[in-house]
Amino acid sequence: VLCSARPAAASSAAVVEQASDSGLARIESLSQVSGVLGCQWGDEGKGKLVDILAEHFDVVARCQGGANAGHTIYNAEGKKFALHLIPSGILNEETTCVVGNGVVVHLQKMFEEIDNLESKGVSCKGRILVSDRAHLLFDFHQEVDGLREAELAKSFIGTTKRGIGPCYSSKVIRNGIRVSDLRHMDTFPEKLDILLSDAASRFPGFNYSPDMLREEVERYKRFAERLEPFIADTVHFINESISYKKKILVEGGQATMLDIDFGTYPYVTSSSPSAGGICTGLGIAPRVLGDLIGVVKAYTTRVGSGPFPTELLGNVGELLRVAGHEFGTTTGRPRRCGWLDIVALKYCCQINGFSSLNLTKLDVLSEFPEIQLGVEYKHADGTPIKSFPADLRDLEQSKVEYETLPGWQKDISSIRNYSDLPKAARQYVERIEELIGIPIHYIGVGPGRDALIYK
Ligand code: 2SA
Ligand code: GDP
Ligand code: MG
Repeated sequence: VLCSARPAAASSAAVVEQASDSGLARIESLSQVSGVLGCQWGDEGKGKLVDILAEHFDVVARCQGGANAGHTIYNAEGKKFALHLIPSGILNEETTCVVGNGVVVHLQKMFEEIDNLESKGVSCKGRILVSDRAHLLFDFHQEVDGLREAELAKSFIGTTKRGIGPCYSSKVIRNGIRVSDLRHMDTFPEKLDILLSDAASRFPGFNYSPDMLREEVERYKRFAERLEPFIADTVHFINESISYKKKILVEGGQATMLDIDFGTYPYVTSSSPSAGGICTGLGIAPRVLGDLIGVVKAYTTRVGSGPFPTELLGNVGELLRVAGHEFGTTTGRPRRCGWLDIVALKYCCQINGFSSLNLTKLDVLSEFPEIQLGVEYKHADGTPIKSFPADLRDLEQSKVEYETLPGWQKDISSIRNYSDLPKAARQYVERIEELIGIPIHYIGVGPGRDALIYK
């Protein structure tokens, strides 16, 4: 893969035809190592942008998270794909997809996803590399996820119950099992026994038996055989690819406001979906990181519990949910909806240092006569809050100040040139740029591959 020259990009992509020359030039000039990261609480539409950009990159890599992620993309014929563990570059057949060391991998789920892609005509053979350093996420991690949520009762996190927190816990407490361990089936049963016994001693609701261990070991022997051709030292692969001048695109899962360090802790996921997670989750040196594109929905959604300062609990929120089809890609849960939160977005941009933004789902706002932007948080006594609060009580007690902008009340989903957008839509885009200080280079006006305006 490394030494072969990359064939010319398929010229058939509708995307290329639709893109203005300057838009295309912009994509082609993206840095050798670039990234696409979520700016809010996830589901901004990262998958769609990665799918579009993949044609211009040799490698698309995931660096964190697991099958909690849900990226919905559409191919050139409009066929829908929901991806969880497999990077969204998979539809572009020249792209090698890497599941990096920072990802937690549920093998059954990954094989199901591969089978599903193959059944839809997407060839995965030889195109997916799974890091030998990635941690294995077992069914018991998922069970423990549910048990932990039940224990938390009313203060449950609202996880996807995909076992993400428990698997990263195993990793950090240092009794986790990695992909490379599948190559040592002599010691695998003992390692798994330690893990399962640990869970059984902590959770009385978890029924562990020697039979369970035996069955799981047999299952993983079969998985190990199937996984073998996918296993790679992806740290070496990516760094060699960089030295061979290949282009690498990193696909973030979840988003900065769900980051284990920077998000609304403890209502966060257990990985680092922000820029730092790229280095730790792939073994890439910070100095080779180039353009990072932040993906931001034109309004805000959140799935699961936790603070959401600009949330709309009434009719307007419901309108956004319906117009934006805001239901979880992984769990089908309805997403909470609200106006765009500039304070949270500024905080996110500070952490990630984005070179540009992709504003998505602008079309969803078309039916609103007025649109609001949350521009400042204030303490209960009216004094402004200077930065995004770490303390959830401060966040919950804060009051959001809004700016009201006119709506455009016109369908914009077939517009492809920025100058053709209604004036009010351009005003909205430009006000966000002004408040954030980062250019919006891409604007989503529909879920399809071609529904993108290059600004
Ligand atoms: P977890 O499962 O431990 O990572 O959950 C912790 C919090 O992180 C949130 N989270 C997400 N938020 C939005 N989208 C995600 N992916 C799916 C999607 C979600 C779905 O694309 O729609 O289908 O429900 C995702 N993954 C994790 C989660 O809601 C918790 O708040
Ligand atoms: P991700 O997790 O960030 O990749 O986002 P998801 O795929 O979970 O959720 C985004 C949803 O919005 C998907 O159903 C996309 O098909 C859809 N989508 C993406 N961009 C746009 C857009 O610009 N307009 C509309 N209407 N839908 C979009
Ligand atoms: Mg998603």
